[in-house]
Amino acid sequence: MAGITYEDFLDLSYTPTETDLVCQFSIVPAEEMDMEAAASRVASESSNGTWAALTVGDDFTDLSATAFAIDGNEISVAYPADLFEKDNMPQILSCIAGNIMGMKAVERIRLKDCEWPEAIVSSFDGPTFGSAVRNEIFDAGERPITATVPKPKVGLSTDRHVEVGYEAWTGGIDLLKDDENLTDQAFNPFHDRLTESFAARDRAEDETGEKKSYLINVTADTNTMLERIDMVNEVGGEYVMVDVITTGWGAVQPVQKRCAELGLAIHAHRAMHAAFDRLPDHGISMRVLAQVSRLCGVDQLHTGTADLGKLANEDTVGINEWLYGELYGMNDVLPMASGGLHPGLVPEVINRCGTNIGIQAGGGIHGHPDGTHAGAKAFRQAVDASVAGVSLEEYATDHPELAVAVEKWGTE
Ligand code: CAP
Ligand code: MG
Repeated sequence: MAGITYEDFLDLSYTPTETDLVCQFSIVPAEEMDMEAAASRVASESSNGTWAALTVGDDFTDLSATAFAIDGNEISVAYPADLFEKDNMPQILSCIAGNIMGMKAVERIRLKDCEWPEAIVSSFDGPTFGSAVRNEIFDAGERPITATVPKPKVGLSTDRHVEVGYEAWTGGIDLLKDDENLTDQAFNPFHDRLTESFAARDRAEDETGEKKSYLINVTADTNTMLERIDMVNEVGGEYVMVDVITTGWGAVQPVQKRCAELGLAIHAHRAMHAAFDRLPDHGISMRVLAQVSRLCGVDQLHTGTADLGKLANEDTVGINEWLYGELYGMNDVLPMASGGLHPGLVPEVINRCGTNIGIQAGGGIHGHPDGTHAGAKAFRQAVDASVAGVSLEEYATDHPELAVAVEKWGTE
């Protein structure tokens, strides 16, 4: 008869095995609780323990996690791979980021990082394309791909939305993208927007001789998303956009499988991520959300602007490096820099994040004093100048759209 008490979950001499999932947390223990007591409670509640000591017989698989390191307010916990169902992200998160987020033993707890073993990684499909979209879908060579989201976010009629897209595509932008709160509303129905945008996309490709595509937002309940994915495929689309946090991983997984069958790429928007990652000492880090996104198979993911734009960011560069890194042969993910960007910020975004990224601007294109088409040209000019190593000031001398943008928004 083995017993399970909190003390069973702490072993500072334990060395994780190759198949363990290792999670790093920062914790602020509850008052009058020391780190060791808090760490063992975290390992217990996130694996097979509870508040009461248990006595277990032989008919039992021991799936206990082990808190094996404590360093300041950081702890490391190793979970046996058999605790987890294969290819089931909700189940994994119900363990490692579940009840422990609200347990009274900790004042604050943040899941900061995970080391994923091959046994778990290989049970997920991962991205179909990853950063190869830049040259498999587009012909971008060494430059970042570009995207724009029409503004105002919602309220444009279908005709006007399509027109804005056409102006952006022909100005030099690769991807039109829906805003996150545009799906299938009366002012701009999904199916009308889909068919009319792809007709305009074809005209823009003819006019520019460049490949263009559209990130249409399919986010909804799972069945509706699967129907919308089929519609995108029928009109010859290359991508769908999914808001991965609001829709949930249990919906992203079937979306990924359907898209993989059809050869469509997934653009992952991350609205609501800050509910998990904004408070530095609580929740789930964006780094972990990015890891989960890769396992669940998104091809492109918003990871912020390395603090250059309008939104608070967590370690964009480190997250991007993780997304590119080797992961048992799984494809990588293309990071998308977005949020408050304009042409003047492009050189520094590229300086901090490199060229194997997507760069997106809404206000920084449509807010150009001469309108969307000029704004798109200015944005593309900023990308081309940066990749060629030419300063924006110099490039602007014979690129008037860029000159106007730099004059309006500066270069910081
Ligand atoms: C950008 C954006 C995106 C944010 C999301 C917006 O528009 O469309 O939703 O980039 O943030 O509505 O803010 P602007 P993140 O270019 O006009 O700012 O990429 O950090 O997830
Ligand atoms: Mg948006």
